[in-house]
Amino acid sequence: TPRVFSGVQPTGNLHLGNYLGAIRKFVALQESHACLYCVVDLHAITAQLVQDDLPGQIRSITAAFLAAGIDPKKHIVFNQSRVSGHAELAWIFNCVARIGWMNRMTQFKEKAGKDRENASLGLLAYPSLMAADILLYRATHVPVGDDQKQHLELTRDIAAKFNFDFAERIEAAGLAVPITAGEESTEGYFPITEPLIEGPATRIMSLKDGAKKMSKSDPSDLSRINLTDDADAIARKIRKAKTDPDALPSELDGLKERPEADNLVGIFAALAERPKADVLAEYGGRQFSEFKPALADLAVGILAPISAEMRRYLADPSHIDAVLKDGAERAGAIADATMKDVKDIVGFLRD
Ligand code: AQP
Repeated sequence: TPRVFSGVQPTGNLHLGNYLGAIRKFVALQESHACLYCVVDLHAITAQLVQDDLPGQIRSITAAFLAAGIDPKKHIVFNQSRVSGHAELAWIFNCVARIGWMNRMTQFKEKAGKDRENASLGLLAYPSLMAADILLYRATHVPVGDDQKQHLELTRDIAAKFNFDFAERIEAAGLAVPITAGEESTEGYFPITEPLIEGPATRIMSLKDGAKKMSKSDPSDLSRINLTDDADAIARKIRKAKTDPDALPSELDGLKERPEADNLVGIFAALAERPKADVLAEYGGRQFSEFKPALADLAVGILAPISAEMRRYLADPSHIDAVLKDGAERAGAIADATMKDVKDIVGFLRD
């Protein structure tokens, strides 16, 4: 059966990029797949060890999941550190993955900056933990934003190398299952996971710079729309968003070399669930002074109910805490079964 896994780090305010690139897709996939949605707190300490109010951050991401429409009864919502299999499998994957693979990761290079020798070992190993998150549940599909594409390719490489290196033992233990990777069909233990990166919102850019992605860690709050921003803040940020002086084009081609205009049209299209060409057919020839208020209204209409729900959940976190505890128990049962298999395959004696 197709199984979905995805995670969000509890490292700050969720923004429109996280919502359109990830969380909204999580909600849609619930209809067709068995889903696990995880607040990845182990990842949260890789770039900065001491986090402000980590419990509050974990609850806040969970509140966003629930407010956006994720059903924790039908699917599994939990925080990563509660299921020890993530860390255990990550260790084994640290021994599968090669240092060269990790050194090539653009996110590591960006986050480590110039002083790479001083980055945490955890930041370098981040993609190995991410592979463990996904493969612990033998998930087949992972909805993410475009920035995670390279990490998902690495997850596929880790799964393929594990399957290859242990092929005989997987076979001998009767644990081989059919695996498809693109065109090819083979056998192995871990699936070759398919990334789900599609639609107009795979990479929402900063409102202040069309060349930078919208990000939680951007020092300028004007660069992003937070899920918790009120209607006034949303309208103000969109009004102040960087644009060029020209009117909107009527054709997609007219957005080339206009990254800020392209981004705003993309956000409109994603929020309205309409193709970009359709948005341009309506707004082509009009000025940003007309387009921006329409975009602000659209954003407020979608985000205001979500942030109101988030506040309601956070006012008394007991429901959130119960959801996370129950989710961890159910995730843990799947994880334990995988870890038993993996220990048998590697050759660790176990109970
Ligand atoms: N700008 C974006 N457009 C589309 N999708 C995005 N995502 C993040 N930014 C955008 C997707 O959101 C999911 C959760 O992200 P995360 O919190 O796990 O990590 P991140 O990518 O590090 O998020 P940020 O906001 O950009 O944080 P910082 O500033 O720390 O780098 C992922 O699926 C991600 O692709």
